[in-house]
Amino acid sequence: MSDLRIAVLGVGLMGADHVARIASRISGARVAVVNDYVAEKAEQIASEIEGCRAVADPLDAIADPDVDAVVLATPGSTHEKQLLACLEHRKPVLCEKPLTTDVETSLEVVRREAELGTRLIQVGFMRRFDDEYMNLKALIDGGELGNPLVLHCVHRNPAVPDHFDSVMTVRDSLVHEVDVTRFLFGEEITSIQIVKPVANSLAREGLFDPQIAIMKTAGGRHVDVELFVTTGVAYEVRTELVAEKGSAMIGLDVGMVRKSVPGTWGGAITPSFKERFGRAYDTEIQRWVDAVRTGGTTGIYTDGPTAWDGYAATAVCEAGVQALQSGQPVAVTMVDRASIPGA
Ligand code: ISE
Repeated sequence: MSDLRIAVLGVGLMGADHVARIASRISGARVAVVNDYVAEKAEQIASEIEGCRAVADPLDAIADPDVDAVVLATPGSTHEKQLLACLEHRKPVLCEKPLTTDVETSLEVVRREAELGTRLIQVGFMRRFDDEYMNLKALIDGGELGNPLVLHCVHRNPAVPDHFDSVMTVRDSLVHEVDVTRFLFGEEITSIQIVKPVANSLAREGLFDPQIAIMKTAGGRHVDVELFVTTGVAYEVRTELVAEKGSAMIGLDVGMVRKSVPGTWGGAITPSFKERFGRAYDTEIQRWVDAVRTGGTTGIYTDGPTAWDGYAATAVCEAGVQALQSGQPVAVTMVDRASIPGA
């Protein structure tokens, strides 16, 4: 079977990272086309990869006959149009979050894919491919700890860019715990509240940081998340599950613990999500490539979070943004999945 020819749209931080991974660590695939709204950036990257071209228009890149599948790492506001183009051309696509930026368009994408009777869209929630999250999921599903009751989560970034505002804490950061909750508990989130403690005086004026999100699931389970994006320390993502017969915690950053002069001990913490979830991204992309290459026989070109998962995350985050403004718990509004056959 020949290598899958991938178009990577958007070669900013995430897209460029995916280009590098496909070019060096992923088997059965190569980067055939790159695109970015900064044309020179795409041209530069294309010139460094054998057999790769820069294509100026993202929709032309999707339609290109020499492209078998697409990785979308473009700004969220462009996803709807690009996803619909992928569906129109029947091109499998791995879409970095968000699926789209609002609930209506996310739902429309879910509907359009379902009408085709095939799965072409995978959403890039990479934590589902992280060894620690996979082990925690297996522990829950194995039933050893009994009924899961509570998740306590910590999500800290050392710093964020100047344009990062309080709403982005919900849509860009919390969205991962939204997906983790749905993945681990296997049920929808029904309400969300955001508490705003006194703000970090070192954070930019007007940024509510930290924020504490409190979510409730359809089965009545409780999830709390400390989101703190200006710690100045490192990238920390911890999740503790409390269940009827015990608890389990992941993300303790205990790789090597070193003892040295002058009598200190400790280890290193990853500086950003690129390092913390580097292996998870590799696994995610390799499994996606494998699924796309065998999709012709199964009709399923994904191996991971679906368009529905993207829609559900958008719906929770939309309620989260309202909760950020009101300070009150907000109910999450979603359509019944059964009303969309094939979703
Ligand atoms: C960023 O956009 C990501 O997706 C990271 O995974 C997350 O940890 C970070 O907080 C976001 O800003």
